[in-house]
Amino acid sequence: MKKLTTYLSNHLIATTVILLWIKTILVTVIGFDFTLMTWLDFVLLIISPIGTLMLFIGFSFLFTKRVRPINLLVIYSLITGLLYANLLYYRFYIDFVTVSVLLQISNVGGLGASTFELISPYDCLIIGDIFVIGFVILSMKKKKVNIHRPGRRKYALTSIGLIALTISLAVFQNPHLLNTSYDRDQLVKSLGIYNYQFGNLLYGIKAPFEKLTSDKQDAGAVNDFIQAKPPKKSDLFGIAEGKNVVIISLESTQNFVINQTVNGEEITPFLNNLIKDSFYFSNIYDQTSQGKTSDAEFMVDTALYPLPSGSVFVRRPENTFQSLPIVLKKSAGYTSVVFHGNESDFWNRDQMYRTLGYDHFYSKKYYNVTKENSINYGIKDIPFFQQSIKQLSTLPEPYSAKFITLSNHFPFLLDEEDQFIETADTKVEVVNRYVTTVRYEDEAIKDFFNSLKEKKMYEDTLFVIYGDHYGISSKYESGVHALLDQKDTPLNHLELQQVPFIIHIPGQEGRVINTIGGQIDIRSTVLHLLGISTENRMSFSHNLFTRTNSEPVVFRDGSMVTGNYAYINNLCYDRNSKEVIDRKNCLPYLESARNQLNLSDNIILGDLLRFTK
Ligand code: GP9
Ligand code: MN
Repeated sequence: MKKLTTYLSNHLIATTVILLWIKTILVTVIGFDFTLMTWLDFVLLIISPIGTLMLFIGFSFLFTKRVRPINLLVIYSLITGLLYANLLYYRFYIDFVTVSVLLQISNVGGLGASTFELISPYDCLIIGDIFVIGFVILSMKKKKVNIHRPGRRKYALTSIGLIALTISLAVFQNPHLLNTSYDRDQLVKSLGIYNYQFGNLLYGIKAPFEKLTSDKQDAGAVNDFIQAKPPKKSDLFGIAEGKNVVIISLESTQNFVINQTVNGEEITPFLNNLIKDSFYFSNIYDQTSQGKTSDAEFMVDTALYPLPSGSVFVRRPENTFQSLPIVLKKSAGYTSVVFHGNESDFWNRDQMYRTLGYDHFYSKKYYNVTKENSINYGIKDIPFFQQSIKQLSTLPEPYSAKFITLSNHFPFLLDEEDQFIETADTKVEVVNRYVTTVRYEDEAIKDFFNSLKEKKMYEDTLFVIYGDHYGISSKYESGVHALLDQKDTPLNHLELQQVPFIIHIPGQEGRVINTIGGQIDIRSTVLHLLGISTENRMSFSHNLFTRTNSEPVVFRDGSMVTGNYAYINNLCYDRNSKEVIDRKNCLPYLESARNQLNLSDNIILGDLLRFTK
């Protein structure tokens, strides 16, 4: 026993580092869904955590002999906590924790109710060793055995050397790595989870200073780049001039539900019918990031990309934006309002809506919300639309009114009386329920349209209906594959990132537009129909009536899709043959993606639109 205690006292620091090292590698390999392709991927997987772990554990050296053991235990537990928090977050979002997410935790929908479901019994293996280490440390303390500390200088130099080696190898492998700080998958894969977290912290500290160091010239440079390709006009320009605009954000609604049946019944009978007399854009991708609904709103309103981490609504509510309500008011005297049955401060909407130029926000307090008429996040969609109509009918025309639905939100709960379709029967309960909540949402829109028709508020309106982001995360996607009778492949996963986008103008003949696009393109398309020029605006939005398939649809992690190619999980695919092909084929599009994302971030973080008033 004495021998063991002496051994541990001499090697406790090394033991803790090695245990954490092994644990981190195992969590990275098993928990995070990385594809390791090259020998350098393997080398980086092995060496990337070690330097930072040594540094973290080394902090215990800064304390006196008496408190060192306890500090070592605290540091050990904190590192394990950080690793585990990332694993849980990853299981749901297939993403890594950022500082901004931690700061807006109360606004992160989805995790709360389901955190329990994300825990696996095997997780004891990740946390259990804390107790073993704790026991060893406490018994050493009792026996007054001191922890042997290695030489500080040598130790610090070794850990810093290993971190430098990791960064150098990672940059050698991917020269754009540090310019694409939004590609968290790649960052964690190359730099390891701890270096990534550290880098993210630095990014968070740096961000507020970008505004101070930006000036008019930066704005000019961005503007020149964007204006290099002037927007094209089509014969549809202005066909809806002067009409009221009703925008409906469909919570968590993916495009696969459109024209899809379950046990012979349509999931969205109303929308399927509406599409026949509408412009239906059948290839539109979700481009949101951690700001979920608010990111989708942000793209529609500003034609800028969301931020790589956190929600712009929370992070930059005091900026200047050339938002849709402001453009509509200036060009055609529109009044703009929002209807949403949740608390007004969720996603910091109350503040951000003022910045975006909305004249009024009808939030939860404007609704009669009871236990019977609400579920999950708040008032159900049917009473939500019904109660909204009164206020809508009092608005001065022309108006633009945005309705944000809520019932079809994870974990997709529904009262029995609201179930209009049988649940699906896949092995994934979340997917089975999803079908029923989407069906309910469809019924709510039908009801809303009927009421508008009755009140003669339908004819003179342009309706914009879009899905805000995915509802079924990768964790539950096998259920969708089963429902659609398709294989789980990266390209099928990509197709599932499509959201519905419908523009309905009463009296207008229906048309399916197969051109690929993203949510960022909604704004230019709508302005085009309203006959409002998008020239001279800092915008990344393309009019979908003139967009081409060779223009990449850019995702917030730097990946992209065009008509022929897709770059996902760091692999370039030929979409026709469905094969992985030479990365070179995707490079020009990736460069465009990188440019657009960096410019958009510069506009937001530098608040550059304040120079263009
Ligand atoms: C909450 C609603 C849902 O108000 O917008 O938020 P989400 O979690 O989808 O971003
Ligand atoms: Mn949402």
